[in-house]
Amino acid sequence: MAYETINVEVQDHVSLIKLNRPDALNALNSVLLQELSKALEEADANDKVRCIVLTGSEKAFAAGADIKEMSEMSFVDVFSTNLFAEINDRFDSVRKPVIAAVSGYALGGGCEIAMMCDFIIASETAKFGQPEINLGVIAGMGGSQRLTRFVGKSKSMDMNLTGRFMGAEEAERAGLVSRVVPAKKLIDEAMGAAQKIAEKSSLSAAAVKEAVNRSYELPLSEGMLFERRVFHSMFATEDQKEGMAAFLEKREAQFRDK
Ligand code: CO8
Repeated sequence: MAYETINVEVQDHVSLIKLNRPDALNALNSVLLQELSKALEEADANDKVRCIVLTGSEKAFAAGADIKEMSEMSFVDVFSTNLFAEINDRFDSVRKPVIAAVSGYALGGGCEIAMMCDFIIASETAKFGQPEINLGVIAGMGGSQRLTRFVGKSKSMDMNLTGRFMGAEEAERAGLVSRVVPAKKLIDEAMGAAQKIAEKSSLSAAAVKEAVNRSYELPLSEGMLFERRVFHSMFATEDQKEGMAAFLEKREAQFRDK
């Protein structure tokens, strides 16, 4: 499908989705959010795709929700349409792993979209922030919730109250991003990670996502039980037999998603 505000290409079982509104630093307007939601749905449904990478440009992953579009909205407009709920629900429902490859600005909704992905690989130039307080509002898609779970209360309060930006090194130290690489290597690094994931059993990958995401919702004892039961259930798969046999036979496993 042809899109106006994003580019999508599939390479070696990985769907690479690139936000593409360069004139507005990839600000998230309603068309972009609808197209991103559709592209995620299509990638999740495409049998050829085993992992998804979401990226922006070198200058901006996304500089936030589109302020121009939002500026004229009333409470009734945003409440009655449940503004920004759909994209959050879409990320929640995607079963394939999604990696955010962030270079440049990831601000407001941009930082929040990156946090909706399963993990974030950042370039040395990445700048994360929740500057909504400068606009007389607060974060609306996880900047006060997900960010707090990633980096803790003190840093989250600091980011949300002052609106300051956090560089890549600080973001890695704080646990917001998993790796930092030079800007020129960002896409190769993210695609390499995605291809590694694509080689695994998709059953295991989906189970990992469910288990790790549960850790945010459940008390530890319930989370441990959930993980153990999912682990037990993997013994019903052919891929568990293959993975363990391959180890013992000192060869590469050939997973078949069965
Ligand atoms: N919305 C609309 N347009 C934007 C946005 C944005 N968020 N950010 C940048 N642009 C536009 C600018 O207006 C400018 O357009 P033009 O050339 O037509 O004037 C163009 O992009 C380039 O921007 P700048 O000239 O400002 O570039 P600089 O390099 O000088 O500055 C900054 C870059 C620091 C990123 C600056 O543009 C900036 O501060 N942007 C706004 C950042 C911000 O406040 N983001 C939060 C928005 S609110 C929000 O995200 C609420 C989230 C709710 C949930 C959303 C879930 C999807």
